[in-house]
Amino acid sequence: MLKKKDKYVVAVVGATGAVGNEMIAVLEERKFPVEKLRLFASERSEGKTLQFEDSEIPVESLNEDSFKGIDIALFSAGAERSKIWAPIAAKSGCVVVDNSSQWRMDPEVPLVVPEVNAHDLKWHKGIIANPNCSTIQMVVALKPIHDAARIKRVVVTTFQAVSGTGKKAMDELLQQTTDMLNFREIKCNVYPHQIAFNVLPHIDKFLENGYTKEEMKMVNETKKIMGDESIRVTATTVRVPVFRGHSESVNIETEKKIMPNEVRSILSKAPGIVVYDAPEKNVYPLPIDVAGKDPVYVGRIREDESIDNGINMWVVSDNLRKGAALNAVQIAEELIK
Ligand code: NAP
Ligand code: 12T
Repeated sequence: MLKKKDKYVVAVVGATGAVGNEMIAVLEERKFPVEKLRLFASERSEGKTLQFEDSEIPVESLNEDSFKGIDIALFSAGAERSKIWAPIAAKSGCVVVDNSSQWRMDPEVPLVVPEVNAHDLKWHKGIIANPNCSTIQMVVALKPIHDAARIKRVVVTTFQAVSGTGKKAMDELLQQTTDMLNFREIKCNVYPHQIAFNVLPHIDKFLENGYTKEEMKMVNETKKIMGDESIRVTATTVRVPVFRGHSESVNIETEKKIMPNEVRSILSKAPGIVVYDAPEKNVYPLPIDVAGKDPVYVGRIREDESIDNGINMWVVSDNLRKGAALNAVQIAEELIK
């Protein structure tokens, strides 16, 4: 467990990646009490340095002794790396906040969004999981409504940015876009189809039941974070040619009747949420506006007139911020409170 200190030795594992980069920026921006920052990536990155505050920090590769003396390690180097290294880190007495999907559904591992279930941090055994990006922004918006009217069922469709897949996918969207505009041949390496000027109903691998892993993460992680196995969730996750910011169309059925105005008022007072909902002025959340920002933005709040107790809303957030790096740093902040 974490001993109280004035400042902590913090590690970022996967420091050269899209999420890792953002973690370093968020630690600096929020003035996390860092005694020393250690940066890790693959052997390919040995020799590189990355800036934190006023210093250039070398990127190291991992070995069995890497985690000695480290208090908190933020992992974002893929599930395979987390599977091997998170238990090693935890064993050397360091608390791991893991961004990969590896430990999320492990019953021994809390899955935490601080606005929703900070209380679950109490029972961690050295590893804490950061939920999937699409799930994080959705549960931030669902929790206050669940508390007010009890959510029975959620139908969600996502519109996800390529940065969720990492740096290579951002390069691919840029490359394909320039190639298209220059009448050059399109190459697909990261996704099975062209992503530029297209929409792919496919995120992560397909499973036996016809859903993708990303869709089932939204179903299973939502129940675990909300601490309510009775909430029924169904999801369709879609990749769109956007660099940063996931958008979601969320349909909710509640036990108690709740009107759009009440939802607007509840969400306006809820932590981590900005209600951005003035359709008469063309005001609703957009991914290009939320990129680089911290909150979860909610708009298009309206009654689902096809059922008795239904609400539709549009939820947008920066997938690299609240969806990944920011949530992980907020978990670390809770741990040292
Ligand atoms: P990325 O841009 O491709 O970065 C991958 C990072 O992992 C790089 O720093 C890479 O280092 C490092 N890495 C790869 N192999 C390694 C090894 N053998 N040992 C140590 N480090 C290694 O990907 P990303 O988008 O940042 O995502 C990284 C992780 O975060 C994934 O696990 C992903 O599931 C998770 N993630 C979670 C969410 C979420 O929903 N909360 C969102 C996005 C990503 P090199 O530069 O040296 O190759
Ligand atoms: N495949 O951490 O491609 O479970 O957008 C997050 C994002 C997996 C994850 C993506 C993914 C995760 C993506």
